[in-house]
Amino acid sequence: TSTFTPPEKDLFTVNSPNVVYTENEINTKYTYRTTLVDKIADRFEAIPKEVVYDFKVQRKVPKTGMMLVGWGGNNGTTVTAGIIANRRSLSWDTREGRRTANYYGSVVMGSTIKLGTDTKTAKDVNIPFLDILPMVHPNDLAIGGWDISGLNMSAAMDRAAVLEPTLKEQVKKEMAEMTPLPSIYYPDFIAANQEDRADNLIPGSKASLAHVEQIRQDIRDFKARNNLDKVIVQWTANTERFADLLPGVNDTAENLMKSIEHGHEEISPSTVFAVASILENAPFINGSPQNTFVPGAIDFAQKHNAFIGGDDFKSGQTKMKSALLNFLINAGIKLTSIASYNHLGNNDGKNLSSHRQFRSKEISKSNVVDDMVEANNVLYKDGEHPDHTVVIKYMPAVGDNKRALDEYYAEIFMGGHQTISLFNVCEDSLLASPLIIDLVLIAEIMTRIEWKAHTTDGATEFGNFHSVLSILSYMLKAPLTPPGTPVINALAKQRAALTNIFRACVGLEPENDMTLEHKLF
Ligand code: NAI
Ligand code: DG6
Repeated sequence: TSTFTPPEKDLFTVNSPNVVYTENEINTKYTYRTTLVDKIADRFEAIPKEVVYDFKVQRKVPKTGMMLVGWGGNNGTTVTAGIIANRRSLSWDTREGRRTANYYGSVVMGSTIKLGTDTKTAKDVNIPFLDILPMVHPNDLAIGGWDISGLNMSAAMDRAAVLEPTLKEQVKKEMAEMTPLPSIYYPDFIAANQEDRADNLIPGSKASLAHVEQIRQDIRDFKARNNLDKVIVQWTANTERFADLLPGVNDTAENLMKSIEHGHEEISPSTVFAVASILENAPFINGSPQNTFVPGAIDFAQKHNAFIGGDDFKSGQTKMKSALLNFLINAGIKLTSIASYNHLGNNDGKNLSSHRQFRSKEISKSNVVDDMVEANNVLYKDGEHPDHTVVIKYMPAVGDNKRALDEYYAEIFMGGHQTISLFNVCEDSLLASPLIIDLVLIAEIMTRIEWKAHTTDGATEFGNFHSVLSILSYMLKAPLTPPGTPVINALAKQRAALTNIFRACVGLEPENDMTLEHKLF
C-alpha cells in the first residue's frame, strides 16, 4: 500500500483496496471473469473462469511526437492544421456562421465513459474519455513527417482543398514553415498517376538498409529537435498494392531483413517504414489497407517488443457498416446483400482508380462483416454469407467530399424484405483526422501499461501488451490482431474492448448496462 495522495488535478481516483496510487504509477489488482465452454456431444457446458491480473500504468505523461508518412496529403495537412487550430483556440467565419476548433470525431477527445452512479442522485456520472487514464493531449503533440511531394504544408493544405479559406489564412504562416522530409518511393507500389508529385525523394527505388537507416535517423532527429520522450509513426500515405507473400522473402523477421538488404522488389515502402520505426521503438500504425505487416514484419515487431497496429482508417462507410450489421444481425434480421458504391475526387480517389491499389481497398472494405455473420449460426448455416460488393470511382469534381451509397437488403419475418439505403456525404479527411489522433493517443498510453497474471505457481513477471495492438480495432477497417487470435469487426464490441481495458487498468469493472440498481427494489 501507499500513503501517496493523487493530485487534485486528477479528475477522479478509485477508492478501493485493489487500487494503489504512487507518484509514478497506478497499480491495480483486477479480476478478469470469462466463461469457458466444453462441447460434450451436441451440448455445451459453460464454466465460469477467473484470472487475477496486476496492471501498472505509468502516470507521467511523456512529451510525444507524431510523425506521419504522407504528411503532405489530405489527411496529413488536415490533421496538422486541425491541431494547430485547437492549440490556438481559433475560430473562423463560414457561410453558416462562426466555427470554433474542436476534436469532434475523436473517441478520446469527443466521447465519454460512464464512471459510475452518483451516490446522492443515483444518476450516471460520465467523464471525458481522455480522463480515464493519464493520456497525452493532442494539443501537446509535436508533429512532423515525410512525403514524396516537397510542397510546404501550407501549399499542400491548399492542394488538399479540405479546410475553409478563413481557417487556412490563420494557420498559413505556421504551416508554411513546415516541409515534409524526403521519403522513399518505389513506383510499382502506388498508382502510376502519382508520379508527377514525387519530387522529394531519398535516392533509390527499391528497399535497402540505407533507407531503413535514413528513416531511423529522421525519427531520432525529430525526437532530439523537439526534446521528445516518445514518437509514434503513422502511415497515411497512398494506398499501396499488396506485396506478394513469398517464402524466404517476407515470411520471417530474418528473411525480411535479408530481403531489405538485397533490395527485393516485393518489399514495400510501408514495410520499410515499419521496420525502421520498430528499430527506433516507435509504435507504427498503418492507416491504409495494404499488407504492410507481412508475416516477417509482425515477427520482427514481436522480436523487438515493439508496437504495431493497422490496417486502414475506418472513417465513414465502413464504420456505418460495422455498426449497422451489429444491429441487424443481433436483431435476428437476415442480411442477404450489401452493395457499397463510392465516388470521390481527391488524390486518394485518383490513386485508387488504379486496379491494384483499388484491390487493396476492396479487400479491407469487404472483410468487415465476417465475424458478425459467423457468430450467428441461427441465421447463417454452413458457410452461408451475405453477397457483398464494393465499388470505388474517381470523380474529380467532388474533391474530398466523398459520396458513399449503400444498399442493405435483408430477409425479415415470413419471407418479407427490408431494404435500407444510406447516402453518406462528407469530407473524408475531416473524418479521418480525428482517427489519426485517437490512434496516436491510444498507442502511446499502451506503451505505458504493464500487466502480469497471477498463476497457481505465483505471479509471473510484468510485461507489455502484445506487439500487435488489436485494441486499436475501433479505428481500423481491417484490424490486425496477434497471430492466431480472432478479428472483431462489430463496432460495439470494439468500443467495449477499448473502454473496458482502460477501466480494468484503474480497477473498475467492465461497463455493463444491467442497471440492476434501478430494477431490483
Ligand atoms: P492523399 O493522396 O491526399 O495523401 C497521401 C500522401 O502520401 C500524398 O501526399 C503522397 O504524396 C504521399 N506519399 C505517397 N507515397 C509516399 C511514400 N512512400 N512516402 C511518403 N509519402 C508518400 O491521401 P489521403 O486522403 O490523405 O489518404 C491517405 C491514406 O489514408 C490513403 O491510403 C487512404 O486510402 C487512407 N485512408 C483515408 C481515409 C480518409 O477518410 N481520408 C480513410 C481510410 C483510409
Ligand atoms: C473510397 O472508398 C476511398 C477510401 O479511401 C475511403 O474513403 C476510405 O477508406 C474511408 O472508407 P470508409 O469505408 O471508412 O468510409
